[in-house]
Amino acid sequence: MQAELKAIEQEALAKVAAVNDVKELQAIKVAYLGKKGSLTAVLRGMGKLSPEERPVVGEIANQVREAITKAIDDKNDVLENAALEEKLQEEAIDVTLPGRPVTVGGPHLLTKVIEEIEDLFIGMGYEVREGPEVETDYFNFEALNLPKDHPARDMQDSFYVTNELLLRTHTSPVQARTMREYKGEKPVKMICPGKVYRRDTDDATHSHQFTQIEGLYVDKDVKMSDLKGVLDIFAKKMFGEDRNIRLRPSFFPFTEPSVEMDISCKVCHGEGCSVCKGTGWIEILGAGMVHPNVLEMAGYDPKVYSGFAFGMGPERIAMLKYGINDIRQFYLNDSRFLKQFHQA
Ligand code: FA5
Repeated sequence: MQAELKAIEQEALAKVAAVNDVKELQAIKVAYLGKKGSLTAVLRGMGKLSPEERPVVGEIANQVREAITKAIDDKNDVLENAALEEKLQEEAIDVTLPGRPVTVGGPHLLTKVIEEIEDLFIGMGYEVREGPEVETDYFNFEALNLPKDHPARDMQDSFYVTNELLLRTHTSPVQARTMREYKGEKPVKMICPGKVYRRDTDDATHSHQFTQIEGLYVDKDVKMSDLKGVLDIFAKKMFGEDRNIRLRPSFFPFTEPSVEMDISCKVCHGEGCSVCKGTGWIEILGAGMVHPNVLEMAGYDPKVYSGFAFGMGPERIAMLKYGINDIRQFYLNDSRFLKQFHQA
């Protein structure tokens, strides 16, 4: 029996030495040390031994079991380390390789221009307000002195949601909303940037959805010369000190007198060229002195208060400032176009 045990040990150790796979090693363990393993089978026969032989054979059997167990454990460590080493080699990262470039976005040019205009007016003491894009007929038209039969209320020009609700066609309703909130008791000095909607056919200078910035200043003794002064500062800061403005008579139902403001052409400085269609001037906004009816409807006494208002189109301003020849570029979201202005 002792010889049999030694033979099992020799055989098991040889197999463990030859194996190169963890699973096969596990199979060897089961084959020798498992319940039905060959060493276990031999030990079962120990009952037949004489009482003198039993402790001697028992000790040898324990030594054989320990030797096989140790050999298997050592080999298992060797195989596991080798597998780990191989995995580390395979998954090795070359930290010296240059990284993949990350595309960094930036604010849309229109956002930048609107923020620039906001900063400029905040610097002159204006507060920035907001108003709803889905507006009531009352605030979009009636409160601005546009009676029900006014041609500008034609369904062709506006997107109506219901008979009394529409997508605002300009930011001017925020004038009426703000004055009403101030209850005719204190001066108003605000601008309101926001989206507006019109049933215009899209072309190089028109969009059915565009942005406007409204401006309103109401106080005692506000004059047309104040309006001109503010617009002159705005034009020079926005386009450069060498630019001039001119106000032309115009008509808006909510201002009296009404004007349109032109800025001297950047290309020819007023001489006349193809950009300004030979006139030397380019129109950028509508403005005027707030109509007494508008003041009155909003709760301001026109005998005490006066004011000016203006409304400009940031797309057109950005086009002039950055030489963009098609308004649709702002809405196509072509990253090649947008990227050009990330540093602007
Ligand atoms: C108005 O909308 C008046 N509410 C402006 C105003 C406010 C006048 C306060 C007096 C007092 P107008 O329709 O002209 O006015 O539009 C103002 C500006 O919006 C234009 O100068 C232009 O820059 C821009 N704009 C008008 N229509 C479009 C369009 N379809 N696409 C892009 N920009 C436009």
